[in-house]
Amino acid sequence: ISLGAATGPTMSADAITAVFQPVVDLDSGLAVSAEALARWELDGQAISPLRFVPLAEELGLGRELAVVVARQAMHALAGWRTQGMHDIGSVAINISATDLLSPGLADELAELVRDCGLPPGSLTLEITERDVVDDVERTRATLQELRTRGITVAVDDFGTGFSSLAYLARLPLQVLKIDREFVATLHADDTIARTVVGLAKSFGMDCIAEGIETPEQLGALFALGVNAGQGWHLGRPVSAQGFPAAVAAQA
Ligand code: G
Ligand code: G
Ligand code: MN
Ligand code: NA
Repeated sequence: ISLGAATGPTMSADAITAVFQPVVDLDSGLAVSAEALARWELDGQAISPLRFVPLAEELGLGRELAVVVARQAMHALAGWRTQGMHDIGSVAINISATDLLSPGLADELAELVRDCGLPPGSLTLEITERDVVDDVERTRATLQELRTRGITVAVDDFGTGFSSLAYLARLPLQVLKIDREFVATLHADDTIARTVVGLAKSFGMDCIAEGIETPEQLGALFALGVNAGQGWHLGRPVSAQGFPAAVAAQA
């Protein structure tokens, strides 16, 4: 299995396709960014990223996967810009906390953004809160390096892990994403969503809610002060080519 120049059998880089889910600003109702999600088809059959992402990571191909997705994401963003879609300011990709620390990553990604003719701020990295940060000082230095190069870092699935307040205070993170589990249970209990919004505000971070499936959830999250949201109610993940039309249809 190889993601690169493909000597091995199956997971070649061009078999990985990113799809894009819009992220909507809750004040304006406009799509302002997107999350790229990797898709892999094997013999016409979609393999879930829940299966192939951990596999790629175990094989030491996590960074390569991230770069492949980032490249597609930046090409997509540049293409949308060319088509006059100027509201979309950035695209987020997912990466493990381990691969985030891979030496030279910040430079490679910054160069990729530049090569696509895009300004700093065009790329966001999402790391899941469940990924343990075991070397805070090294993580802090890496996040600082990314930030200097205009790459934003978001904490994904927030509320499902065990970040200490000390981490949030010490790490230069820009976005907290409320895990969709807490959006799904919002009607019964909004304590976690409310708390995550409060934490984000206290640390000067933006807050994005995931997995918004109903207008009621959207309204409740807006009332809590969430900045932006994504979910089936606001738009499903679609191909790069299909994204502009999907966003226009939703607006
Ligand atoms: O749509 P969904 O089934 O795409 O994604 C399932 C899970 O896989 C989510 O947790 C998502 O963050 C993760 N995922 C999707 N694409 C990627 C990717 O390119 N890299 C990593 N690390 N995780 C991804
Ligand atoms: O872990 P991460 O946040 O990256 O996961 C994104 C996952 O959530 C992807 O599998 C994506 O397809 C899925 N997703 C996006 N919007 C919704 C939604 O409204 N409801 C549900 N159940 N899943 C969603
Ligand atoms: Mn994510
Ligand atoms: Na999530």
